[in-house]
Amino acid sequence: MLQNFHRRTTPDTAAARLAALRAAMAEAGVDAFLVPRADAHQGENVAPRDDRLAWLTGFTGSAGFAVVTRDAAAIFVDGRYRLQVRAETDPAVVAWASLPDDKAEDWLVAALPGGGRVGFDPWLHGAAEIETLTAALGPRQLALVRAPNLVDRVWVDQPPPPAAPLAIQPDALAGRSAAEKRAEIGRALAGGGLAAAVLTLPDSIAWLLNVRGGDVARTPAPLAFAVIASDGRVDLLLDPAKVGPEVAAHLGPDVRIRPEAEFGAVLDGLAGRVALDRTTAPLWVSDRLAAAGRAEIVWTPDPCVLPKATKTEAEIAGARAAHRRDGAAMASFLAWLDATAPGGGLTEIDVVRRLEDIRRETGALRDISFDTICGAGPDGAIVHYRVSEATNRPVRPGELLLVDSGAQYQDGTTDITRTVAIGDPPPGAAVAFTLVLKGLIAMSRLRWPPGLAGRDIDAIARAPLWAAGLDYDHGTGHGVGSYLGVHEGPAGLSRRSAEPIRPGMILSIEPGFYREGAFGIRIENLAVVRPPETPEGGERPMLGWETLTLAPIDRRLIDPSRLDAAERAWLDAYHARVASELTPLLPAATAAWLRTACAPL
Ligand SMILES: [Mn+2]
Repeated sequence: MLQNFHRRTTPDTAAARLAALRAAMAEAGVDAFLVPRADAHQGENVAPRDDRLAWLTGFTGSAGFAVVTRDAAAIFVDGRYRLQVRAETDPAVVAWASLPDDKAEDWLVAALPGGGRVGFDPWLHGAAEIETLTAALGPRQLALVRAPNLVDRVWVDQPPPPAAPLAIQPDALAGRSAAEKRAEIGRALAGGGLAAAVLTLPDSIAWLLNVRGGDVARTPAPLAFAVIASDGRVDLLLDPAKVGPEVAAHLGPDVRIRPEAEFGAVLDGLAGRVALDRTTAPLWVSDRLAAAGRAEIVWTPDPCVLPKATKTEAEIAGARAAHRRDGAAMASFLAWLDATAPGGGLTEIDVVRRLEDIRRETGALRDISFDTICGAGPDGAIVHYRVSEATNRPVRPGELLLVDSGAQYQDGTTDITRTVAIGDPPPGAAVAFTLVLKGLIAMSRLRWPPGLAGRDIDAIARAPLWAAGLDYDHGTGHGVGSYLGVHEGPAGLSRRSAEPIRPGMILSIEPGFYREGAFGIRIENLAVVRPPETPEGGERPMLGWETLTLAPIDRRLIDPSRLDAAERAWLDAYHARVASELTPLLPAATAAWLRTACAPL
């Protein structure tokens, strides 16, 4: 089982661990210390060794940070984690603070009214973040000071760094060789007058070199750093034990493998204009470049991020294959759920286990792409709900079940949400579900002029809900990698996303509606942006989506009288496509179930 439901932490260990940290703070001469969830690569998932926030406080969520002084501590989390932080931490030891309303700088000013020294580990914070904090704290006599990681000093049984071997991502799946990509990025750097770029994001390095890794769960990218020069040569900084002979041959002589301990020396050797990403590069890197004094830092986005997001035709073909495989697994899962759940006796954990088993039976599952969100009844209204043994709820007739899940296959990453009725749906659910579906259909059918960003079209998916005085408090969609991160920049579908949406990008379309204490609804498909085409009889080329996700949408939750003819035609055509693409992959009994589930409205 990939997903586990045990509690990894308990709130009662925090007091002793904080006491140990405070002793280390006294020894290091700092009055406060910052403990972020981040590792040096700013990943969504971190290795056990980097899970310092969980070890120290008990909080296991994937975003947040703690601030510790000699006699107080606070943990800052956003709305997604407000309930979880209460369950996992002891407020007598760690005060709860809510982002974005509560600010670390205000808390520090109140905790240290006479001023003091605030220590932080420069590997775990970027230049932008530290500049913002310095500007806020400096006038209050609070100085930010670089320090060794004091949590590591007191964490006696801290796990070792992960050392998973690299694997080759075949050119046939990537659509371009690593040599071509290195040459292209090198040319782009040269064109911008840059001598080199420092890469600190594992998925950028994995994409550039056509390799994958296994150092962190859920995202198959290796923990590594790299420097690419304008001639396309790369210094790859990682534990050389991760690179077997076949991978070394694949990387070739223009990729020099060097132990991470030599990262500083590599940076010291750089001269000229050097590109560094201000939001993601550790401050340690910019400090080192500045100290060596030979390179001029040019703050610029990681040059791999945009080409990685615009998938090749080979990657899009891989995504289609991955989604057919995953769709067949979802059909088997939904058929099993229909046959089993209305009788009662299932729990959320049973459902998560069964879905993972069915995906494993494909024989192609490398990992799940994130821990499955499976919320029955009111749990469905908790947007980032992760079931544990402590919260596990029965799946009861008369309720909705929301299941948001995904898989990592070598040819593609999937992410799908379906909401199903267990028995008769609760009052109001069908109306809300139909409005969410109208939003999904409106976005899926949209044609738009090239150049628009997510913030320009996000409202399309919300308009049917807005008209009814309803909304959802999350973005409409996010980028998805090719056998990489299930959340990938730079583009997204939200009012904050200013990055133009380009052909080849794969994004999720996932409107929802949540009634606290009652039910949650979300319908999520992935879709790839197709090249611009002029619609029949039109004058201007427009972008549009090709839906990748293939799984039935619960017809029992649809009120057909609320759909217009074009919406019904879209849904019937989608279901006809789901049935025709998946039926050949399914056993007869599941195919029969699918035929009913995909019947025209
Ligand atoms: Mn998603």
